[in-house]
Amino acid sequence: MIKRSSVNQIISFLSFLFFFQSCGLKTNEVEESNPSSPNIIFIYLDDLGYGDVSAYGAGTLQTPNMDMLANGGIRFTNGYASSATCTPSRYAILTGTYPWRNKNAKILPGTAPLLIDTAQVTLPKILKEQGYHTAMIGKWHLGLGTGEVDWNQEISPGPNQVGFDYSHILAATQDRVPTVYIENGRVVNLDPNDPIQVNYDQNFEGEPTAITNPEMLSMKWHHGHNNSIVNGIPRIGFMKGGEQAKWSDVDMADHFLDEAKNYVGERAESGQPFFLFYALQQPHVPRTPHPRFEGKSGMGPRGDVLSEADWVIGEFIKTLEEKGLLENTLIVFSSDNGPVLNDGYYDDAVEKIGNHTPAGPLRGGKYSLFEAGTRVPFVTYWKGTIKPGVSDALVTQIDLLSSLAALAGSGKTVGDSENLLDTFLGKSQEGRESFVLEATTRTALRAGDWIMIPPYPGPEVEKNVVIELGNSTDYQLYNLKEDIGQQNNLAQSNPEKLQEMISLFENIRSPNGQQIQQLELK
Ligand code: NG6
Ligand code: CA
Repeated sequence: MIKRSSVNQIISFLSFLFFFQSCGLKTNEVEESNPSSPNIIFIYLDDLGYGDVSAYGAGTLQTPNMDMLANGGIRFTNGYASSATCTPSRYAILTGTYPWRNKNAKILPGTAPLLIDTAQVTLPKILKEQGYHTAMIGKWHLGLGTGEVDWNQEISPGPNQVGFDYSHILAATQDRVPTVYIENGRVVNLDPNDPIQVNYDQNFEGEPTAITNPEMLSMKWHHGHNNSIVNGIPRIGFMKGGEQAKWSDVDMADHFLDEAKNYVGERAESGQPFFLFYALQQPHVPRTPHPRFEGKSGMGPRGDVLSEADWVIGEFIKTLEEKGLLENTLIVFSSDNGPVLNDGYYDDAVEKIGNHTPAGPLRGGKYSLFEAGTRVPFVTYWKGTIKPGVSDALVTQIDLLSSLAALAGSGKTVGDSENLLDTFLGKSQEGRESFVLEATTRTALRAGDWIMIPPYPGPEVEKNVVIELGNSTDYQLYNLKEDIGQQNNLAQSNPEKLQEMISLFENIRSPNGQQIQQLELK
């Protein structure tokens, strides 16, 4: 029974609304700016393995702040990066498109042009349309400019031309030149009298390299990484000039943390919803923990930078809490690809690993078609909204575009990206049915509990990084539910399943199969 007084209240409220509408107030303003849209933050690590997060239960390294997200949110056990290397995974997360559809989506040099077409649909563009402010802080590695970049002028196109209102990035990787920060297309702290030049083919006359001046090195290279020396660390690529603008490696984590904290602080005051892609550089090489973290993990620099990254995440969450943002912010925590120990420098990663298992129970690692290449820690956290739990649903980073578009009130989707919003919010246990994962241009099919890896030539183990790549002269078929470590190849004993997987794989990969639906933004 509704009381008469309540009915009266409702009537007077409705007439109040009607009065405002007839006064010409735009009631749809509420919809346009979507004030109820939560903020969205990606905390994205570089080369963090499935077993590197202690909440994933495998290793001996402790990551209490990552665990706080994993245990306080949904911990996905079947969450995938799109690729076993960085650039393709980042391309997929921003465009909602399989990276193998773009032949240029490979590990890029620091001089590569922008990989994303400026006309392409991207997640930040969609969110901007829904009233979000958007920012990219940290590692970019998706190319800049259109060819020859003049690092001393405005560098464009870049993040700001594919949907980000604000960007403060490192161009490629910590081990690649140019070793400078770039804010909204401008090198930070650049002295015009000391211009920057970058070349990936040849050195600049008279500039020291790891080959000509090994005495200048504070970190030794193992493979690759023998070009220009910056802060005693040999890099990939040659660079000249820009002394004042060069970053300090040991301060990089603090630098990006300050940027991220400032950004969310400013946005908290504005009240406008925001999307922040916070891409940490750890534990990618060169591993350069701040002295505060040196020796902290007992596992050498790789463990130390992981402890540093964990601390950074804790500090960042504290800021969100202090600014009153935590209950109105969806955090997605993940990694761009799986783990590697020796990725080109002598840094004790192999020697000091002890009982820690960066890949957890998975086979392979970075660069691999085996599970550890692409199956990564994957967590959604939203204090007070997402009920903590574990989900075994098959979810991929490609799906974030359509899912988060839906969360922000947009109906936009891109063909490869499935709307799994309910799954990401813990309201459903259903994931996607199948997924074509990628590792250095090779692809494999995950469907249901199964994975099929087609035959590929090439070495079974990459000798420098000592990782099994997944290459074989025969088809490989594994039931991941029963055999997460991919030890029993069932291709011979289950020819029906193998055939079913090959047909589905060919259908998705063929030019006419599951054509990507290209959307033009208005
Ligand atoms: C490889 C580098 C490796 C790392 C990787 C990119 C050599 C020998 N190896 O080419 O050190 O930089 O590229 O990693 O140069 S990623 O995580 O950004 O994909
Ligand atoms: Ca990476």
